[in-house]
Amino acid sequence: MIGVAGGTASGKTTVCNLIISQLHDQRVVLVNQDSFYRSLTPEQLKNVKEYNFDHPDAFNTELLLSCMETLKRGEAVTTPNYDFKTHQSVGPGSKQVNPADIVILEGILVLHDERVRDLLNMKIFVDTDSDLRLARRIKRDTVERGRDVQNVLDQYAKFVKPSFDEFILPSKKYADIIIPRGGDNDVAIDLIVQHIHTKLGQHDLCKIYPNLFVFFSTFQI
Ligand code: UZR
Ligand code: MG
Repeated sequence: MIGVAGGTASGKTTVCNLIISQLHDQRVVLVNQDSFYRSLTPEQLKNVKEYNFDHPDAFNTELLLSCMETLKRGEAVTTPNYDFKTHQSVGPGSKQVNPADIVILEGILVLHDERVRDLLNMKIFVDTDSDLRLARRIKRDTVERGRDVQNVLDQYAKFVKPSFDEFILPSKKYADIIIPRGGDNDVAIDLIVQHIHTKLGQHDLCKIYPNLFVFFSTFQI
């Protein structure tokens, strides 16, 4: 299980897609922390500009944990889905995720919660300069989410940046691997993919020859 964290528009999704495309012969699934956003209440919806989507409490982490535990046991799970336009969660059970050899969990705060971190075998933090991230965020939110620039900048100053400084950046210390420049870093992606291949190879050997390692340790004695 691999966690990919990092600030908004740091290139997390790009990094995940590159890893997945290079793992073409392996069974891999992607889980987005975004799918676990809580629905806003009618009260919160009236004042959506005052809602902090970058705070850990905005996510249903209990549900995320139980889904990840199920996948870790090698069972299929249905996760919720989240509609960014209506700010509503489309209940649990709306997105089927099949068991896989590799599960990648991606999101701004996937390294924040200790219980989630404990499930992860590899923790990655995508580290991209904040001026680049803001530039991408403006582009993405205006082009893809129909927001105006002033609105994006206000939200960035009020919530996105303070939450990055308070919750996301401090979670970098838990990462095993920090990727500078996100999706542009081919070398980092290659190394990660190689490492996954090595680990899967060891795992497969254990499955085929369960006594192999017992044999080797006896042999050494
Ligand atoms: P990434 N977000 C929305 O814009 N609207 C929502 O309904 C829910 C979340 C944003 C959220 C966060 N913040 O910065 C971003 N705001 O999605 C995380 N405001 O997504 O990691 O892809 O940037
Ligand atoms: Mg993304």
